[in-house]
Amino acid sequence: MSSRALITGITGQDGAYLAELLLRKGYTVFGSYRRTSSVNFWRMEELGISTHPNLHLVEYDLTDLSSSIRLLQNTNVTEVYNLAAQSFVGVSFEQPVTTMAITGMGVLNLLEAIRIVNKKIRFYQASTSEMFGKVQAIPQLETTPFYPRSPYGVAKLYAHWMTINYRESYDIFASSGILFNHESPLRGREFVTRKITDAVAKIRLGLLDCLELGNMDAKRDWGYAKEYVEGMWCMLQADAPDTFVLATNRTETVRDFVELAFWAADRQLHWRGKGEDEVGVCRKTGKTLVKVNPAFYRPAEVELLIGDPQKARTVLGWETRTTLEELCQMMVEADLRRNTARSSY
Ligand code: NDP
Ligand code: GDR
Repeated sequence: MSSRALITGITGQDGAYLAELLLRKGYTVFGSYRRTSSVNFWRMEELGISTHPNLHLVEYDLTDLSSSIRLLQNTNVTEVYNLAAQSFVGVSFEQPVTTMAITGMGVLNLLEAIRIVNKKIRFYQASTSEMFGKVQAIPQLETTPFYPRSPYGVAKLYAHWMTINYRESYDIFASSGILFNHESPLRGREFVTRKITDAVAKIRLGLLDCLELGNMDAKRDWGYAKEYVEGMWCMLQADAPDTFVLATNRTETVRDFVELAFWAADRQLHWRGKGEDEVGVCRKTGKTLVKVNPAFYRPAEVELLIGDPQKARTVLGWETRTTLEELCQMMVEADLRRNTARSSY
């Protein structure tokens, strides 16, 4: 019999890539999506898996304990990958209570459901480098103290500790992956890399004049999402449950990513001014292509993330292969294609 896995949040970036990976490995995959006013399956469609015979889409909301229990009873899965979350840090400042209900308490619902239905189910929790927040050490690894700086980070830290608590209290195979930012052409447009590559493509095609951003000094460790879902799978195949950092160990500013994206679209930038007055000007035409809009600043910022993935390399054999330049190029090309076709992804 083939392995059976549940992916919560299959409509998101990681959910789609993980589903593709597990289907390729011969799994029967149950992917949960929530009832919304419009269907949100474009990522699975882009990957060509939305009608795969071994993919079953099930309606589910993480905030409901009884439906978490029924979901596990009805699907009879042996692996659960919990990727569902209110995952946008900016929104978590506007909607802290909803964020806690989904991103924090939702995880407890699933852990309780596992304890009640079948303690043999292996569980993966999507933890995050946002838990390091105001960083206490550089680079950050599994033993670095946490200091979250947003309601999202706090909710994820609660879920992280609950995962460890259920591992230790009930002997459940519950692993936590502390993943640093990972991006792809399937990234949502609210996140900064995809916002940039989409805007750069539109500027290149004459559909937009100028890109507006918040804090361009923030530094992130950006990797390729397709490789990070491989790490999630490896964690549930390991001999023992544990906590692992997945990262590239390279950090760049938002400004650096903007430059890379314009470079990939055949435009070079020249920076002028400082702080709120900073602008990115086209070297060829002198036109302002990038400016700062303080509306995109956050009440508290995470300034510098850089992860050390040594443990994942040693224990899981996991490594990144794609450089930031290649990743950015891939994203710009995808957005040039989409904007040329005027598709709404
Ligand atoms: P996305 O925002 O792309 O996807 C989040 C998913 O969660 C969507 O499918 C969304 O559904 C679903 N969801 C939201 N609320 C609920 C709910 N109440 N019940 C059920 N499902 C819900 O995130 P990513 O794919 O980028 O990330 C996957 C996970 O990994 C998230 O938990 C994120 O916090 C975490 N993470 C991500 C990192 C990254 O860099 N991408 C880094 C570290 C951690 P819908 O489509 O309906 O909105
Ligand atoms: P992050 O990603 O908060 O790290 O969370 P995001 O891409 O939103 O922000 C990264 C950095 O860019 C700065 N920034 C802007 N961000 C956005 N979204 N829009 C802007 O216009 C803008 N201008 C500057 C931000 O201030 C920030 O410093 C992501 C999510 O996927 C989380 O779910 C995940 O846990 C973490 O990565 C790791």
